[in-house]
Amino acid sequence: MKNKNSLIDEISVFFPAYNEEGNIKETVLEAVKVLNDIASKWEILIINDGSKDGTLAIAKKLASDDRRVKVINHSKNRGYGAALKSGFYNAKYSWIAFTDADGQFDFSEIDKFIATQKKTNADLVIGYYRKRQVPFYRKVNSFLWETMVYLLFGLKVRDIDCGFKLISKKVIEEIPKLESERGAFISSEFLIKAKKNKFKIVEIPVSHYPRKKGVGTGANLNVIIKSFVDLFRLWRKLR
Ligand SMILES: Nc1nc2c(ncn2[C@@H]2O[C@H](COP(=O)(O)OP(=O)(O)O)[C@@H](O)[C@H]2O)c(=O)[nH]1
Ligand SMILES: [Mg+2]
Repeated sequence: MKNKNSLIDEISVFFPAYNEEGNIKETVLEAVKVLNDIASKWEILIINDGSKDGTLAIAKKLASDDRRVKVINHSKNRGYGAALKSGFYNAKYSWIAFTDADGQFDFSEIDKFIATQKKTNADLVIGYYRKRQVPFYRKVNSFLWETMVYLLFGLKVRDIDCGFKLISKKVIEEIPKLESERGAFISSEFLIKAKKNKFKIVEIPVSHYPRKKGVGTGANLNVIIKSFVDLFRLWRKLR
């Protein structure tokens, strides 16, 4: 059993998944193990975003084996933003955590998120990479992207797009509806709106591992372009 600072009454956890047949089972089963240890009530939502591989079939099997595991299925691929929104707006418990389905994060580190939340009374505990396992050009991309978000919106956190966060459901209920669909801007949009609504954000370091199976889409040109479209849309709106 964990120490009591990392225990939580109830939590919804979701995993955005696009073509993760090689990773999803391990990711979910590891999370089940951790959640059984730390949470009295929990659910896991697998957000299958129109995967073209066996992700949906595996997700359905996991859900039929444990009724606390559920599948939300997008029949067509809509993008990371749409997947996060499906997670946020369908989570039922008062705390919501999400991370990638691809095994690049270690879900057992959720205990640090919970302990940090208790210590600081944060509304959002967000990860930053202790050491990000990606090629150098992606770090340059992120740097330029984050500089732009800072200049246009005044948002400064260590790793906007780090895909491991714990948030209070209150934040989702109180901020204006999230709009980003296809690209990566959802993470910025979410934090910009949370900050604007005066929610407390605390950052903690997380581990990051190289992808073992499947391919990442985070650096696809299409994703980058769509991210900029969403960014300018919000900027025009807030201006
Ligand atoms: N729902 C959804 N999830 C996606 C999409 N692209 C990537 N993901 C998921 O988002 C997470 C991060 O994506 P990944 O491609 O690994 O990005 P990277 O780690 O930045 O290279 C993984 O869990 C993916 O399965 C997408 O189009 N839709
Ligand atoms: Mg990844």
